Amino acid sequence: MVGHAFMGRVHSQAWRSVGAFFDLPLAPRMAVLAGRSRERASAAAARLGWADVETDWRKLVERDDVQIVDICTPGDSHAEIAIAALEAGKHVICEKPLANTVAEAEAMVRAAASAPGRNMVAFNYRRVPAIALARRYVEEGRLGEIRHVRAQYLQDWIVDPHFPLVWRLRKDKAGSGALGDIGAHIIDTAEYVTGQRVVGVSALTETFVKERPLAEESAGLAATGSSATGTVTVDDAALFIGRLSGGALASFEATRFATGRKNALRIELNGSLGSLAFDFEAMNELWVSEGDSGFTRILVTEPGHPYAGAWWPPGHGLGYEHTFTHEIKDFLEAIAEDRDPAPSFADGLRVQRVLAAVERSAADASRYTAVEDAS
Ligand code: SOE
Repeated sequence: MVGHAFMGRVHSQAWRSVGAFFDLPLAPRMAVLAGRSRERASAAAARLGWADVETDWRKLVERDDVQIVDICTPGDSHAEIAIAALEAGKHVICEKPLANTVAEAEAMVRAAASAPGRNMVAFNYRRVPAIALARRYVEEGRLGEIRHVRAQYLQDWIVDPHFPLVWRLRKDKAGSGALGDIGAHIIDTAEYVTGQRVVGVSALTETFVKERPLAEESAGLAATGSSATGTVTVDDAALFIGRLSGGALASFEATRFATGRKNALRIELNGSLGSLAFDFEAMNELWVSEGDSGFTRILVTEPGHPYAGAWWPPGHGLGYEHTFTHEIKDFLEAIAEDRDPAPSFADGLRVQRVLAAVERSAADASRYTAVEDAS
């Protein structure tokens, strides 16, 4: 694994626990963790369960005792690490968004096409049991023809203007702001649940707080800043509407300024026969409306529900971390069966193209129609 901050910790937890809950075709061994500071990486490795440490990811990628590389770094290093790992014959799982630009994502897909290893992009919310169940409903035709998709990802961790300029607020590190960090998740979730693709968008983005206190380079979501300030170079919020390939109209909202919303990834679908609704802040529930009864709650903890049977008795819900455990299980199964897992780098590239289209649309003032006499 490369990186040991928030994503490194949650992926480590998945690698550590997956074999205890699922019958796996391959038994993972947590061989080596790479981080720039030996002291910090060693402390993280000891805590998270990695046997060894490297301070240069290139050394990790060259090691014979490594067959899988898990990339948990900011977006600016995804392409370089993933391509080197694929060229070294490794299987690669990479955090989202796949890259910072479409060109980087294309290069990753090209490298994957000529490499023996398998590739996956870590859109973990596909592995929420309720989201996987929602897809099952759509696939079984229980909602009929999908007309509307309403997707939101709402967080509030940078509402405070004194919250520092962490890497997620810098275009050079993260590629974009709320758009790529959390908007990418709802694009993938909408495509996954509906089985349709986003084919066109019209967008607005905004950066509400333009200057923030500078932070240490490695600062994460709970950072403190200094008295010097720097410019925020990404969006704080992105709103866009779009058409899906099967004819549905979709709206998307990704923001880190939804005061009071902590991790509200929500999706609602309206079809000709029924609807469904999900909110990650109540992640064990799926709300379904079939016929004209209005919405009823399904508690997605039954043994027949996706992934749920491997865990606890009905009603004993799952959490954020389980979605990563499910992702690693699915990845290992795909490797063992010699097929590409979903979502693959190609799926990550498709999302990257939607992100780029949103940015192009938002930057194009001619697509915004001002209201006459409104100032
Ligand atoms: C921060 O917005 C973040 O950690 C994202 O980077 C993750 O992808 C999301 O799962 C939770 O929020």
